[in-house]
Amino acid sequence: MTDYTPTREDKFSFGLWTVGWEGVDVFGSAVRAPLAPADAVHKLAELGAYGVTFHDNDVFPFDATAAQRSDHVAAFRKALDETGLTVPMATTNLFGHPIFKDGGFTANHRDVRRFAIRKVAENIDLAVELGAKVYVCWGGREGAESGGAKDVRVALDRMKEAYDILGQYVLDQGYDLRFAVEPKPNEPRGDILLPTIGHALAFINELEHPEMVGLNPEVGHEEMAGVNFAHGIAQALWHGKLFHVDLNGQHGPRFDQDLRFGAGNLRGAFWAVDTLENGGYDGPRHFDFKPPRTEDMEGVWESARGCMRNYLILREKSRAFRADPQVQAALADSRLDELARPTLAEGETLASLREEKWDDARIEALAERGMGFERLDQLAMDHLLGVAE
Ligand code: GLT
Ligand code: MN
Ligand code: MN
Repeated sequence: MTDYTPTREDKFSFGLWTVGWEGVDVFGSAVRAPLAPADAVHKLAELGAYGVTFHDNDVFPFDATAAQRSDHVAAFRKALDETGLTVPMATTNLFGHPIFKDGGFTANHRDVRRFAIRKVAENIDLAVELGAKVYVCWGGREGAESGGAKDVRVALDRMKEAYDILGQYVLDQGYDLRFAVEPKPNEPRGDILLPTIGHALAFINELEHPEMVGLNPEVGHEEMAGVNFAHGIAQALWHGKLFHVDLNGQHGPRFDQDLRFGAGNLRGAFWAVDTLENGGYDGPRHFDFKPPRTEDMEGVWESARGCMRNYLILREKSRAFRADPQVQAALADSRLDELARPTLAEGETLASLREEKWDDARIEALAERGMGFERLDQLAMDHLLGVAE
C-alpha cells in the first residue's frame, strides 16, 4: 500500500471538540472561529472518517432552552444523515461550567453531584438515540489540589454511586450501551481520581455492574504519568476492558499536549498501533487531539488528516514487521514462543516442578544466554524508519 487515504472500514472517528477547538488555553483566547457541528461532520466525512463523537455541550450550549437544544440536535442529526457518519461514542461535559469546579460525580457539594448525574442521564438518552454504543466518562475535575480537600475513599464511594445509578438506568431503559472510564493523572485538577489505566481497572471491579464498564485510555494521559501506553492497552485488552481508545501524541511527562496522532512519541505510537491491530481490538480508532493554536482551519484539517495518515502508515509498518521472516526468527530467538507456553506442563504441580534437578551448569547456561532483544528492536526500528531489507 502506498496510498494512505482512509476509508470508512478503517473506523476512524473524531470528537467534535477536537477539530472544533477554538484554541482557548490558560494563557490565551480563541484563535479560531467556532466550527458548527454540522460543518465538522461534513468535513470529517469528506476526509474519510466513519464516526464523530460529542459532549452534550459540543452540540448545544449549557444554557440552551429545550427548543434551542432540539434545533441544535436536529442540525447535527441532519448532517449525520447527509453524510452517513455514525456516532460510536458520546460523553458529557462535566468540566466546563463553574458549577463543576470541584468535580461532578465526586464534588463535595451534594447538589452538584445530583446535577451532574442528571446531566449525564439526559445525554445518555441522546447518545442512544444517535446510535452510540459507548459512553465515555472523563473525570477531569474529579480530584483536588490539596490533601485535605478530598477524602479519597469517600469520594470513590460517590464515584461508585454515580456509576451504579447510571448503569442501572441503562439496564432499566434496555439500552445497548457500555461505559468507558478515561483515566488522566492531572490537569485540570492538581491530582485527578482514577489517574491511570490500572487505578480505573481496579475501581471497575467494585461496581454493581462491572461488566458494563471498561476503559477509554488516552495515549497522552498515560504518557503524562510516565507509563507505557501500549502495555496499558494490552493489559486492558487482557481484562476484556478496552471498550474505546483516544489516540493522540505526547512528548513524555509534561502538560497534556493532545498532539496529532504520531507526533511526540513515535515509537510508542508504533507499538500502540501494533497492539491495537494484533490484540483483538475492533472498536473505533478515535482521535482526541487539539490542532495547535498556530493553525488556521486549513491547518486543523491537515492535522486531522495527519492523524489518520499516521495510523495507516504505522499499521502498514506493523504488518510488514510481523510478516518479515527475519523478525519471526528474531522473535523465536528472543523466546516469545516460550513465553506463550504455560510454565507448568499439563497435569504438573508445584511439587513436580520442585522435583526437577537443577545443577550449577544449567543455571549458568541460562544466566549466560542473551535474549536477543536488541536485534529484535533494531528490526522494529528499521521497519519504522523504512530501511528494513
Ligand atoms: C477533554 C479531555 C479529553 C476527553 C474528552 C472527553 S474532553 O477534551 O481533554 O481527554 O477525552 O470528555
Ligand atoms: Mn488529553
Ligand atoms: Mn481523551
